[in-house]
Amino acid sequence: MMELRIQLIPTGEIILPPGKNGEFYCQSCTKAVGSDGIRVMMESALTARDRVGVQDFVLLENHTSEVAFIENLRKRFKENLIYTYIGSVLVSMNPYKELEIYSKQHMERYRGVNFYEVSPHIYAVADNAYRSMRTERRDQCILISGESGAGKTEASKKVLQYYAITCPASDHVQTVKDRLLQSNPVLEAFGNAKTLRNDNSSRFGKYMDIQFDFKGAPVGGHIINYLLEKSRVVHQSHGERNFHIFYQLIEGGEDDLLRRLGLEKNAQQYQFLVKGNCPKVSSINDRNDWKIVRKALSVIGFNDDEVEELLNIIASVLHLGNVQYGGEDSGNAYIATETQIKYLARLLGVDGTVLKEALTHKKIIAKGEELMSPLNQEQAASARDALSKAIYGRTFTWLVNKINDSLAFKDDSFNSKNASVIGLLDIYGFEVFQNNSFEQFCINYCNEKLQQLFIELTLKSEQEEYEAEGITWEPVQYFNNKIICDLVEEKFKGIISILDEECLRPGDASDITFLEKLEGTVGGHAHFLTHKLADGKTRKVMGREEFRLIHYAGEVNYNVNGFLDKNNDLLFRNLKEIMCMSENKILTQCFDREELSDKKRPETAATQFKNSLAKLMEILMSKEPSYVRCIKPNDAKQAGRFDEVLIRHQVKYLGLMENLRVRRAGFAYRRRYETFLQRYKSLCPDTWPNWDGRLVDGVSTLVKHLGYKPEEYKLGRTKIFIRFPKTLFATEDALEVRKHSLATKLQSSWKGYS
Ligand code: AD9
Ligand code: MG
Repeated sequence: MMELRIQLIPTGEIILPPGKNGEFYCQSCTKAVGSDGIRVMMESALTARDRVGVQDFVLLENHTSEVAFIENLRKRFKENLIYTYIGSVLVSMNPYKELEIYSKQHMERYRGVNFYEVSPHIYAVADNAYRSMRTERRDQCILISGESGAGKTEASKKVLQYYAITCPASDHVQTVKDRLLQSNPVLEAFGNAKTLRNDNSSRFGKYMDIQFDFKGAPVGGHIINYLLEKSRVVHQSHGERNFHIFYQLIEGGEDDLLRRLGLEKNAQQYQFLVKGNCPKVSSINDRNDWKIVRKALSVIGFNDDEVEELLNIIASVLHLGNVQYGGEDSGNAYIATETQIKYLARLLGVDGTVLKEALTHKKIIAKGEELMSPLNQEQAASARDALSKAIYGRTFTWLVNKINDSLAFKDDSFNSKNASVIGLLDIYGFEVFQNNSFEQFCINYCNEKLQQLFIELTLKSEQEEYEAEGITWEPVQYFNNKIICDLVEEKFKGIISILDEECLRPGDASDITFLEKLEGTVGGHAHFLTHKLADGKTRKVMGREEFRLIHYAGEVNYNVNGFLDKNNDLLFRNLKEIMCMSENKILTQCFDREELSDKKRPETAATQFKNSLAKLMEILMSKEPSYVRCIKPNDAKQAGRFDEVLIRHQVKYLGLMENLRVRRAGFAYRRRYETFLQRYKSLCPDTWPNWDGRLVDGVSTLVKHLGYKPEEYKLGRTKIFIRFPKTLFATEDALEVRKHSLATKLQSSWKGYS
């Protein structure tokens, strides 16, 4: 006798109609169910909810309870259900393992389907943005946030893959799709690195526009990059690495290539690669990644000469790191290692003698005359490091521009200004290390700005929706982090202004005078602390060279050491000159001669960053946003580990509870009339199978038939608003019962057929 096996399908999951072989499909697990003698049984709605939680937090009975919120996350995480909604915001948990939920079949399931008809997924967000762009002709953006290692970059790649697979294609479009996809490995190779928080941490911010034509096909793209963490080129903290590309080249580069570049197949030989004492990472295969990057460069359209020049630059940076200085009796520095100069002269296409002089002298122009002033060992080493950072940083920007050229739509008949756009923002997440410097300051400031935008847009849009639908609404109190943004960026009084002031001040300005000025100016601010207490005593837990910011996401101590240098980001004139004379075509584009004649002092790094963020905010404000809030389940990068303390902290600072409260204020749920009717019309004989009249009347008939009481719902202009989750639950349960009987009927008819 055949064994009877039973498969439970959680409620809320949809069983798709039988396939060719009579098998049924479960919506969330793509697996065929009901075949091979497995009998499908719908789990009762209640038991399923107990086991897998609710797929939208607004449906939590006790929506103000953080405990209930975390418990729901835990249940779902345990079942590998990493996605959950708060209304239209997607909360995503990093599973730290490959889940089989990203196949083509999965993509198909989300295509053109309404948000709430299917289980929560990043594809649903991608599809929803795409459909809004197409139907409402409004530019969209998908904002992905969360701390370092929470899964932002992975999420943004999933969105891109979704469009590449599901959007209409033609020959030309296929090329664009390939280029869009292949831009990722290249940018990650040059812009990502292993940190203590994440083995593939983005060390630059990235905003990417995907442009679509009137048919909805992706026809082009454009990337804006934000502040690359250049200091990593010359220094890495313990347990961290330099940018991936260096290791990829050394591990994967063919023997001939390495010989030409004068490189050895051993990362330990290079000073710029040994600082973190971490040449190998178990989750990274540099040799394989090298092949992927080489192929990606060809797909994007780099020719052999360009690749050669690019690699010459990468190798030069490694050689520069190995330039060692000795000290003469006079204290002046001299170069103790000649071989590097030989390679550098060839790879950079510059004169070796001039380079040698430029690496040990500073050019001063006094009374119209040029003087070469010798540097001491320390100064020379820092000039060498500044050159290495400048070369790498500018080459990275060149690379982004080059990718943009390749992504630009080139058909004259199509004006890219008419394109519809979906923007994808994947920026470095909030981070706290043992020692935090200028880079963390900028990264965390950027996260403050994004949080601010989130607050403004979610609350604003919520309010607007109630207004547009003609429904009265009680505003909710929430923590507004504008006060922290102001502390950092306010004109004259903000931290960046004070830093710039010290950078411009001639004389004795130093990192410490900067700290003192901060104390004097923002010392009393509620979100700023130093070791000094108001009564003149000292706060023991803080170093004398530190200031603390109380960020929305937590407290961070910043060590001011290096703030002035990093903000000034200066490169001696003679080093700039020699780079302008380089025969390497990439470098000649990176170092423009006009820069030499420009008398105006360039903007500081922090001010440039501030301005670029302000522009980014404008771009994002002009589009309709979708939000993905990523959560990191543990610090050990391990699958299956749910660290409650860490997660609770993120839930708190991401403002998810407030988000939920706002969403629940008044009405827990809202649906467009057509969506609501489509989903539940089978529950009322008057609306099934089709309703011919006005949508609002159909919904009204349906809910009256279902026994909704007047205080339980409101009908707006285009949507129904439902006040309590239990009302919707009851309707969902009724639907489950109906589907169950339908599934059983289908199953028995299939059995009879076979
Ligand atoms: V950072 O701010 O750039 O340091 P991200 O971008 O938030 O950070 P990332 O997307 O790089 O984090 O994810 C970190 C790692 O988590 C990845 O390398 C994967 O190993 C893992 N991860 C993240 N999301 C997923 C996923 N959906 N499925 C499987 C994942 N693994
Ligand atoms: Mg990232």
